[in-house]
Amino acid sequence: MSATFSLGISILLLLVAFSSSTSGKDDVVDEEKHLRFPPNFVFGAATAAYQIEGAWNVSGKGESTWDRLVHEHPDRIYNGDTGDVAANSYYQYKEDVAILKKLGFKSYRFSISWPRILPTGFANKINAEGIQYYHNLIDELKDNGIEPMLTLYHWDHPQVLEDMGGWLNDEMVYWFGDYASIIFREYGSKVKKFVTINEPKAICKNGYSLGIHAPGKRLSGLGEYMCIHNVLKSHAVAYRIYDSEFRSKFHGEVGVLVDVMAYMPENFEFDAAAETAFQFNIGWTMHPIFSKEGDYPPAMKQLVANRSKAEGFVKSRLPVFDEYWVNFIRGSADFLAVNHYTSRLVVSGTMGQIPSHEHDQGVREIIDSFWKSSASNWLKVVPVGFRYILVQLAKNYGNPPMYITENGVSDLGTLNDDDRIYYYREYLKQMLIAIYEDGVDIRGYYLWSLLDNFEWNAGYRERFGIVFVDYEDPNRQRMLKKSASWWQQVIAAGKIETN
Ligand code: GBH
Repeated sequence: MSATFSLGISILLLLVAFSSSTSGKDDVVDEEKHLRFPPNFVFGAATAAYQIEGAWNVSGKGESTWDRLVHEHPDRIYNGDTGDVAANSYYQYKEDVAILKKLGFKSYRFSISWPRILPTGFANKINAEGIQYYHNLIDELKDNGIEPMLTLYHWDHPQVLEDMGGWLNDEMVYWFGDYASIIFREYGSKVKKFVTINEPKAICKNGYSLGIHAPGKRLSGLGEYMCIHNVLKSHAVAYRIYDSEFRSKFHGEVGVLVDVMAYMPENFEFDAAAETAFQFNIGWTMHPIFSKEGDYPPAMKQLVANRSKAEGFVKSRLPVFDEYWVNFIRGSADFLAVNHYTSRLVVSGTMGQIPSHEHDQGVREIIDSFWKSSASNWLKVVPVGFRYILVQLAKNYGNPPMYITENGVSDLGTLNDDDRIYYYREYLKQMLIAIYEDGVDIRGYYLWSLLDNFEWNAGYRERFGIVFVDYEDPNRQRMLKKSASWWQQVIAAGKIETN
């Protein structure tokens, strides 16, 4: 690693240590050279199939786990909202692309609805209309000079696969592999960047431990670990399929995605606790892929084993990879895709139910009461955490090529979204410092989100779009927010406008 890189880290540590609750400007931040984006930096916007498409039961699409959850448990979703129509992008995608083009975005990250491609869940029946829809979208993007980044799976798997256990069944690894082959074969000539699975940790904790997201299973302490185990294998199977069957023909890349908060020690006393939080939450899926030795982080294996034993389990609740899988998963990424929104301060202690991944860590996460709020109670505005976590990722995992694949903030819906502009401006500044001062290899940035969309359990209440969508209007009219115009300027100028 370069000298600038480690120097950057020491500066950062100082900076973080002395700024835990201030929002004052550092000199470093507003220097002209730190406001300009590197040449060829990719500006993009992101969405996900279930959150925008609608058309949930037409054109041959099968039922997804999210269709099932919102229809059977309206009580679990704000206002009983559903993604049945969402932003109607299945029909209005050309408008979405026109907006991207107008604003100057060079790339669009979208996801594919697995049951739209495979309505039975299996590769025995490929839905031609589903295949065609994504060709149309991709062609429309490319005709407008916008590069697609394709996420294979953003939380909506075929319900029929869930009926057979979903991410808890290790056959899912091969079902996902079959699906991935179809996607690569079909779109590989047009799409050069693939992300396999959006936010493994969120899927497994919310879907299989806390049960607040589809499929709504409450299997805390075991479910989330079994789920991640199969998600990691599935990711690697997809990666290896691309590598062996498609790479030489299509010359694209397949990345792995991680959702990260920054876990900053509340003070120096808690450095070890913050390191544990990093290993548990981020190392959990990153160490198996990017470390030299592969597998789960040693500290994590030990802690979960100890707790399991103390709780009377016969063996660790953390499943074990054999040598074959350790080697198979290790190295399975051409780039690192990072979703980042917010931070936590870490102290020692415990939290979460027993048993759970949360509790196993033996740390406590706190929210600094000085941090600015958003419309989502989990999301506080902590720009300095962005630099902190980017440096930590680079340092721990050999500074891989990175794309920020989500970053953004919610409000309750306004066209005059000055708070969103503030968020983007301050987070982007921290990202540029990570690039220039710390040498973190960041190639592009996708904001979340292009459109106000179905925000999972929060329904349509919490809005993340730079484009307002009128959910009262059957035509789902789109209106540019002030932040959209701000982005248009930033992209055109290639630099952050500070006022
Ligand atoms: C991303 O998740 C998703 O990829 C995207 O689809 C979503 O729209 C976007 O962020 C905004 O939320 O309520 O305390 O239990 C971000 C990571 C993981 C953050 C689950 C919220 C629930 C926290 N999310 N988490 S809590």
